[in-house]
Amino acid sequence: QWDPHFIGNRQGIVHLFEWKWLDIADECETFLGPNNFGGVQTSVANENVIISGRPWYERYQPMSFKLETRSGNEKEFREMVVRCRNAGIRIYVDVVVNHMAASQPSTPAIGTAGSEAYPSDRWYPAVPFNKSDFNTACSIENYNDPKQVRDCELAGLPDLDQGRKDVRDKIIEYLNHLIDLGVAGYRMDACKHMWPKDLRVIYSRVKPLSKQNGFVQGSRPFFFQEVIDLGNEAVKRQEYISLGTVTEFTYSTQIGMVFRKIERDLSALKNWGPPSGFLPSRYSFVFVCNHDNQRGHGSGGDMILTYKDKDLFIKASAFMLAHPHGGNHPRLMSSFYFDDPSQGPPQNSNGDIISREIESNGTCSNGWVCEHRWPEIVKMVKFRAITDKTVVIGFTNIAKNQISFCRGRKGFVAINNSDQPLSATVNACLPNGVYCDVISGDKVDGKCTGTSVNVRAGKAHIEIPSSSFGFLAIHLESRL
Ligand code: LM2
Ligand code: CA
Repeated sequence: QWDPHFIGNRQGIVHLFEWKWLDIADECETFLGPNNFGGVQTSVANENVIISGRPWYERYQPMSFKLETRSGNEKEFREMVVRCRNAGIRIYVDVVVNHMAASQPSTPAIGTAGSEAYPSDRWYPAVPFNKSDFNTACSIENYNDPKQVRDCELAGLPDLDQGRKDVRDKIIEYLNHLIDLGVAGYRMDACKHMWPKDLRVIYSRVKPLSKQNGFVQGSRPFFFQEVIDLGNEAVKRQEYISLGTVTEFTYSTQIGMVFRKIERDLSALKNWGPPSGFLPSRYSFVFVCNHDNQRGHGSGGDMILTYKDKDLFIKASAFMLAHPHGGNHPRLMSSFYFDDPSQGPPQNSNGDIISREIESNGTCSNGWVCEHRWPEIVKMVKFRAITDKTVVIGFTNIAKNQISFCRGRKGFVAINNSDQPLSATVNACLPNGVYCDVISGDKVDGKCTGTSVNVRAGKAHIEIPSSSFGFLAIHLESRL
């Protein structure tokens, strides 16, 4: 439940937020597979309520467990899983089982598969769930009261009682259906609002993965559980680590503070990991931003770095990928452009999602950002694979907001986040040789199109002008 089951030495899970299933399949084949990514987090796959204006968050209001949404139907879902697997990429589904759809301006509420529901009567015939399946309505007002957090309503969403057998059975049936379709695991939404003891029962009844679907027979699906815990509430993320990995929201806020230089500077990256308050790496599900906090939902506020802060976001993501904390499953957000935080994905006047298109330079268009295609991020996914299973050594605090460190004897990075040029001789740990910085350029036909770094006796002289991007990375495969 802690292993993402990547195929080979792959790295990272890309959240292809609001993508259509067949676009994901295409992305697996043409980009994610060839570039050594590990997996994709999909949007919520089961039927959701239709909300006028089609905001992205309608997908967090389930109507039934039918696999029919704006991303596609069950047939397309299955095709995506198979094509991605053949391209070396695993699929993880966003699963919302804390609650069902809220009342809409008109009754009945209508879902993306055409189902009807009567939320104020707690009647969802397409499952079916009825009144007895829900907790008594109350609103969460006190986050220091775990019972309220678990048994009252999050944002007015009818709260399912996962302690009930028939509720569990429906959830388990859905999760097992996804296993049959070949998924490798789940992003479990709103776990803070469900009792760990109920989740334990549910997870324990989820089928193991099968050889037939390309896994080690009998292995457990991967769980990454969303628990927003910034340290100031009753529910702690530690309550969930025996069940699977847990989202590390303090990673997202702290990395934002470090790179924005708010009450922190790069020297904070020296003891990055449990000493900074993170869970042990094995349980820690890390990310720079997610679909909520990139638009001011959830937690984190102004600290969060998103695609809108392009250079700082890339630098922070490059650092996340360079640093071993979070194992092989750091998550990368892949967004659509938005101004209004409610705004849904690129869509036509019928509300159908418009596919991303790829420009000749490899970037996305039609309103899709595709951060996962930004070259520095792609290069650092490779860096992470090459330096897999090595630790940080030779960390050097060069000057304020200027650092460097090695990943074993396989990789080296230096970061300049100050207004001053960086010029220093530092520990570089790699075997003697001349290496090509993969951020400023690339090794092409044995020559470096960017900055070269000469490593002698474990030391290198490096220069990062203040005018440059401020991140340098070399590794064994960038040796000239
Ligand atoms: C999550 N994690 O625990 C998701 O990551 C987050 O995106 C979900 O909220 C939330 N839990 C529930 O699954 C989003 C969004 C909310 C939105 C809900 C439901 O952040 O703003 O709530 O989805 O669609 C919306 C309205 C809210 C209203 C509610 C019910 O924004 O004002 O509350 O619907 O009608 C009265
Ligand atoms: Ca609940």
